[in-house]
Amino acid sequence: MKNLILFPFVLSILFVSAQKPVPADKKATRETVNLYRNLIDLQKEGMMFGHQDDLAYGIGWVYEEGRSDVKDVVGDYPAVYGWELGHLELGDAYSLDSVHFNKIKGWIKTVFERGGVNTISWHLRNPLTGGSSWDTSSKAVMKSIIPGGEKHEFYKSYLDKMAEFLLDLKTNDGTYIPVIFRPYHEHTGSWFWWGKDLSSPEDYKTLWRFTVDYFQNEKNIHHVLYSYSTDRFKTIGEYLERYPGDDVIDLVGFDLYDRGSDFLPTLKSCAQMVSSLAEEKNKIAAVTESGGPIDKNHEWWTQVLETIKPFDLAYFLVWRNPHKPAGHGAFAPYKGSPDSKNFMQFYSNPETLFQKDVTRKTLYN
Ligand code: BMA
Repeated sequence: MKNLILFPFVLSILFVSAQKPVPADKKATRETVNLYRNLIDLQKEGMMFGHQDDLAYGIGWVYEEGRSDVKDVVGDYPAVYGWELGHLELGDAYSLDSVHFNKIKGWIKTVFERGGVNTISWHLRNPLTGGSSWDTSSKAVMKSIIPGGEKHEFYKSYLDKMAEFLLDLKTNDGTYIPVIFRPYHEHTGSWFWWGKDLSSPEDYKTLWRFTVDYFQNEKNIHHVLYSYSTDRFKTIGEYLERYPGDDVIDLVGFDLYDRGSDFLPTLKSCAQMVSSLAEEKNKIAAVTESGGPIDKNHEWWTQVLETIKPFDLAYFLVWRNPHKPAGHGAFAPYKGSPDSKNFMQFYSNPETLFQKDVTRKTLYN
């Protein structure tokens, strides 16, 4: 009798736990599983703000302990922190953006300890030509690095360096720090050697699947969520053309910079498509890279927020504030920047989440 009474209760527990989303990696660590689930829940409530290299440098400063351009403006850190590991594959001490890898490791730990989210991009060198990520001179590169290719072993040496870095992301008690890894991004464009016109969809997928398999099964890395991140796209068919598979990918995102009047409508339609795809697949959705002419358009932040507010996105990350004024300018506000007032409005909106908000949410528990 007692068992009969308990039966529906046990069944409902089984049902609820079966419903809980799990990362693509079936061996993901507890903290990684928690981060995944919490981000899926969180994206229904609000959107985290992210900034590339936030703790490393900003406008007019480099390596100042505790400093952040975002914090200088709103008194709070971003909730998501992007880190770039290009040139790690060469065995260099610092990245193509001149940031020391040891420093990055330290910041990743700091961010984890205060309950923020770390994401890694990788503008790795062209393994066939030795040129940069932007070296699109040869269409043979993709075939050369996937299994069977002449540069496959050499490509594995790049992965070994990345694996070593990832396996070093540990707290003092040995807990691995989960990170969102976002390689081979913007592949719907053709400005990187892994871009659309330089490889077939099949080879691109093979590269992804090989890479993830190598990390998980050869290197025993299980504290990584994998982000698939295109550039602008018009249809879901185009978005998914090179999608490596639900068993590999945890986050569906896209990169989109404001380069003119079609920005907001494009942002809206891409956000709509990835958020509904994420809902359908039980995955995380995000705008993985963005940036606009905030030196000229001082309403940019609230325009972006109004556009994407209706959609469930876990985060919106803007690119770096280069410490040298040469080249392109800042993508986040900084002390005294003309968009600061508008960014303050963006910050104060209950929809946006910064460090203090996510610290309270204990994303890893
Ligand atoms: C690009 C630019 C480059 C940088 C690269 C990798 O968008 O910001 O200056 O080297 O990203 O971070």
